[in-house]
Amino acid sequence: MKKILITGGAGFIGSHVVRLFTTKYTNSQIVNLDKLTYAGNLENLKDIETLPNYRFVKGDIVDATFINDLFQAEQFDTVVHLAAESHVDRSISNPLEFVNTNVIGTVNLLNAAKSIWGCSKDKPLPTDKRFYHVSTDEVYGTLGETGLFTEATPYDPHSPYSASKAASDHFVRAYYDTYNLPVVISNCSNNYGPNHFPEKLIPLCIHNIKNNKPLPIYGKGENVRDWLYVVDHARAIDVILNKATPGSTYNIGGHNEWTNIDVIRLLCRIMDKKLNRPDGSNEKLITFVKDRAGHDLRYAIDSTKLQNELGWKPSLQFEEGLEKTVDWYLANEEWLNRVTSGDYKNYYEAQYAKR
Ligand code: NAD
Ligand code: TDX
Repeated sequence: MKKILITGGAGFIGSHVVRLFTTKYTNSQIVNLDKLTYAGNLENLKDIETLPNYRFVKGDIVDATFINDLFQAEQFDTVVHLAAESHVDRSISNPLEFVNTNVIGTVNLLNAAKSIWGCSKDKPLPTDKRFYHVSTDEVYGTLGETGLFTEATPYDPHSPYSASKAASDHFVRAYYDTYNLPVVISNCSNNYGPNHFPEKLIPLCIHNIKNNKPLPIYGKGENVRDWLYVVDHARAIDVILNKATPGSTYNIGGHNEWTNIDVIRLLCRIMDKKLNRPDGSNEKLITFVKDRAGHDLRYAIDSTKLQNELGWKPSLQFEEGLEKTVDWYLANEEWLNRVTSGDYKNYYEAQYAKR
């Protein structure tokens, strides 16, 4: 019986991790801690919210007193930390929010875990505890036309978002070195799939195609991202949590590089068919707009270490995953409407606050 804290479980990736863990680890208790920022949506977890091993706690990781009290009361033995500000464009307009949540919030969690687990360099590292920090490939900076990010690639973040994630990764490693905190880190490439907030490229364009609105492509659309289906990321987190040695890092990615313009062209073709529109009609919505400041040219992950050492591999090809994603958004029109109208914000009060 484990007591697992998942932070940021109402967000995009976190909700898939919560679903996987609550349905797989039926003898464990899973607590989902989330502040419910604009990105947190408890409707993502409607299907599992009444499971007996699941509980939601609304709270802010930046509030150290609240976090310490929660850890003292709950005595978690496992932390899977996903809560973060995650959108690069928002980090450009409001960097401090990213420092607060991504850096200070992470350090608060590290301090609380260190305290309840009694970690120190003078004591053996506790083997039955784990602090799993979920990070991004963006900490490595940008690649030229060739090469891949490995776990040994030096950090070189360019956006306030990636700088804040890099800082948090450094703190996590420092707590392993200084206090024997049993940490694990993974750095994953771009995720896509159901429940992705429609400010990010793929869900934004699905929404806009549906509504015949322009598809904003930054610069010339030549930037390359390495896309992974979100459920495969959740599966990787599960494997790494259970098998990785404390202090280790794993890159997660699907060897699946696409330029932005090619992703959107593929999406347009898939949605021409799904929406019974003439071939080529959705592509006419593509609109090139001003580039993102400091826009990284190319991300590409080498996940050989994870595949060889721990036996994980992605389960879906991109075309298949993208079609599945489009199908989900078309079948869950209500989810998207409630997000775009802001109604999803009322779900907590309606369903949880009275419990
Ligand atoms: P998201 O923005 O969809 O979700 C973040 C969640 O964290 C939300 O539910 C939000 O309410 C919660 N949160 C934010 N601030 C909080 C705070 N102060 N206290 C408690 N909860 C708070 O993000 P995501 O895309 O699901 O990403 C999850 C994690 O995975 C992040 O750490 C991100 O850096 C990392 N990551 C994301 C991707 C990607 O492609 N989306 C890729 C690699 C790594
Ligand atoms: O409207 C847009 N037009 C556009 O051309 C948006 C929102 C994005 N883009 C471009 C920028 C990127 O090159 O598309 C690419 C993908 O953009 P995002 O969806 O914003 O993702 P990205 O900036 O690559 O970061 C994502 O992957 C790594 C997540 O948001 C991060 O949280 C994660 O760490």
